[in-house]
Amino acid sequence: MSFTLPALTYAFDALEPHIDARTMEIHHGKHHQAYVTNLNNAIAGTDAEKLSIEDICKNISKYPMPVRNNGGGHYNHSLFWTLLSPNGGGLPTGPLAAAIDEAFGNFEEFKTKFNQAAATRFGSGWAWLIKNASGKLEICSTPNQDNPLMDIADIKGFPIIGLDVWEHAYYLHYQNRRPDYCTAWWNVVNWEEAAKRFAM
Ligand code: MN3
Repeated sequence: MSFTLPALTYAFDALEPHIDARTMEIHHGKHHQAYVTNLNNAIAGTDAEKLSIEDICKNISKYPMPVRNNGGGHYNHSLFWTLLSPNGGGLPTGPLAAAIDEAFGNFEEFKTKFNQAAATRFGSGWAWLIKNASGKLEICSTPNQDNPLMDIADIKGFPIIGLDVWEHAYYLHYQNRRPDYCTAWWNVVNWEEAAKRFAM
C-alpha cells in the first residue's frame, strides 16, 4: 500500500481573501504531493508500507529522517486541509469551547497564546492545539514537519487544530508578515472538524 494525496473538499480559491488560490494550489499540489512521493520512496519495501501514517508518527524515532520529514509532512498537511473551511471561522461550540475556556480562561486568551506560539516558532514549523494524555488542552509548536503525535515531540498529544507556519504556506500573499497570515487564518478554521477531533 502506498500513501496518496487526499483531495481537497473545496476549491483552491474558496478560502480567499484569507488564503489565496495560488498558495493553496502550490501548497497542496506541489508541497504536499512531494511529501507523499518522498514518503512512499522512503518506506518502499519496508514494513512501514503496511502501517497507517498515525502509527508511523507514533514510533517515528525508529525511522530514518526522510520518513520523519515526509511522514510528518503527509500527516500534518492531510490534517491541515480538513481543518480549513470556506464556512469556517467564528467560535468553537460545545465541549471544545468549554475545554478552551477551562484551559485558557476564554477564547481571546486562547487565540493570543496560540498566535504567540505560531509567531515565535523560529524558522519552519507548526503551531498546535492538542489534547494531552489527561484529556486537557495545551498549546505547543513543533519544528519542521514534526508533530505532537511523534514519540520524539517535547510536548505530546492528539492534535485538535494545527497551523502551518512554513513560509510556503503564506509567502506569496503575506511575504514576511507571518502574524498577518496567522490572524487571517482564524477566519477559515473549521471548528466543526476540530470539535469532532476533540470528541475522539
Ligand atoms: Mn505546508
